[in-house]
Amino acid sequence: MGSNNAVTIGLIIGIAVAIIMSSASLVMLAGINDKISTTIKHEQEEGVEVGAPGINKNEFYIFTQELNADEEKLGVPVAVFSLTEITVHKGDKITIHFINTAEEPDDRHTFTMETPYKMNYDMAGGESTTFSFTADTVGTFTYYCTYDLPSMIGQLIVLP
Ligand SMILES: [Cu+2]
Repeated sequence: MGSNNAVTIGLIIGIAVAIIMSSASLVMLAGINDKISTTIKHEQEEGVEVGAPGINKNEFYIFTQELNADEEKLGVPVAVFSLTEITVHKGDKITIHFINTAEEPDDRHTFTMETPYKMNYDMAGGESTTFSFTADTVGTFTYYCTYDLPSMIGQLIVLP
């Protein structure tokens, strides 16, 4: 009888230990899963910007550029922005360095947007400015130069 009891107790302890260990490993697995999905989610959100050298998130340099083309022959202004697409997420604070690279002060260019991102930075040749704003409205918005429509334009894309 004594040895039978010992076997039974041993069996019970064994089963109890097995249950505790398997539930502990389940908890650990769940933790690892959480970690993995968080990491994947983070990488998806950050996109290609992760690890790209020299990129400051949401900071953009936009130069004006005069193309080597015959404006009169083409019938449209041949000035352009060096950056014609800016993609950000809602809530991002965006900083833009706008640089008018023209040598003549009379060669003015603007960085202009309508509502809801209403702004108008009008720079003489050789001037530059830095400004910031928050992308609080989702959608696609055109920025343009008031002097060089319809060709000197770009798009601000604000993702949710
Ligand atoms: Cu212009």
